[in-house]
Amino acid sequence: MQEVISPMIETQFEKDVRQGLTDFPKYLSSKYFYDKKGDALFQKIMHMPEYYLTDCEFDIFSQNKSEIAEKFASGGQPFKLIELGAGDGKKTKILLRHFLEKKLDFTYQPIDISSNVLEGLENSLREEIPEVKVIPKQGTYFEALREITDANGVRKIIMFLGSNIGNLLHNQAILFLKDVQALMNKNDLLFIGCDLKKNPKTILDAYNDPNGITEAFNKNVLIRINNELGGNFDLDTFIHWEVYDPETGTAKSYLVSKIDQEVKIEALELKVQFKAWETIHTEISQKYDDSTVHWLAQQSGLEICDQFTDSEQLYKNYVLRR
Ligand code: AVJ
Repeated sequence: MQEVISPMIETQFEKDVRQGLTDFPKYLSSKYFYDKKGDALFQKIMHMPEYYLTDCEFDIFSQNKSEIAEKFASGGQPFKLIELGAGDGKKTKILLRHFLEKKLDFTYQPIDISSNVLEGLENSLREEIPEVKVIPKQGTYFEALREITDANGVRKIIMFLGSNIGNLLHNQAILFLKDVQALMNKNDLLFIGCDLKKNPKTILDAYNDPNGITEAFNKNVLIRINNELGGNFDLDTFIHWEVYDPETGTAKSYLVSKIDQEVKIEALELKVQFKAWETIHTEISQKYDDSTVHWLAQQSGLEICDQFTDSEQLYKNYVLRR
């Protein structure tokens, strides 16, 4: 009789799903929302009227592009604009167009984990603003950033937009900022987007749209487990639930099981039990105020040297240096 030896090497996704669904309380990482379908759902979210974050950052860029250009190129020096998690680059294109008008000497280096997303961005840039020198890099932030760092002395402007930092708990954000700080020279800048504390109702509405787009986005992680790991989640037995704590500024997304049930995940040889109303925590979207951003910066060896906000102060872009 021949023995079947199944490979013992688990992918990161398999490891993380096993970890999160065998822990109590259960959790899954929001980074697994983003496959082709998840990317498309997030595009839809950015176009929803309730999801004010994208519009705010778009407005901030439109209103302040010349001041931003002066900060980035101060004294007319050449620079590399490095964008972590570039996505469709819709907001960045405002800056790119303006930098070209001002005849600034720069290259644009978008970094994204999804080669799919990067290709789309590269193509759209070639069509819309072919004059921009684009050097896309596929990979995780730090793999890609480390490569870029080697280059000799040209100023780096590292952008991390969309309040993507809000997916990190404060201590994770500090580790992240410290990693970025370690790769920055004295003359480099970090430009981050932070969603601000505001009326809690506005925040809840942004993560709870009536058309179920955010719900579908949240549930996409279960679809991925079904498709990629042979899971049998019945999506209709889970509800999307959003909470926001105005004291801490933390918005949290959950998937809540409506019934007692068992879910099988073949690739993990795992059976997961759910009690009725048991939760899977799937995402945090942290909201900030000035003192919290000051504290995060200071903990990471950075300081705030400029900031830009929208007319309603819903959102801020901060410029940080070492
Ligand atoms: C892309 C992480 C900034 O947290 O606001 C949108 C993702 N989640 N709706 C956010 C998201 C639900 C978004 N970030």
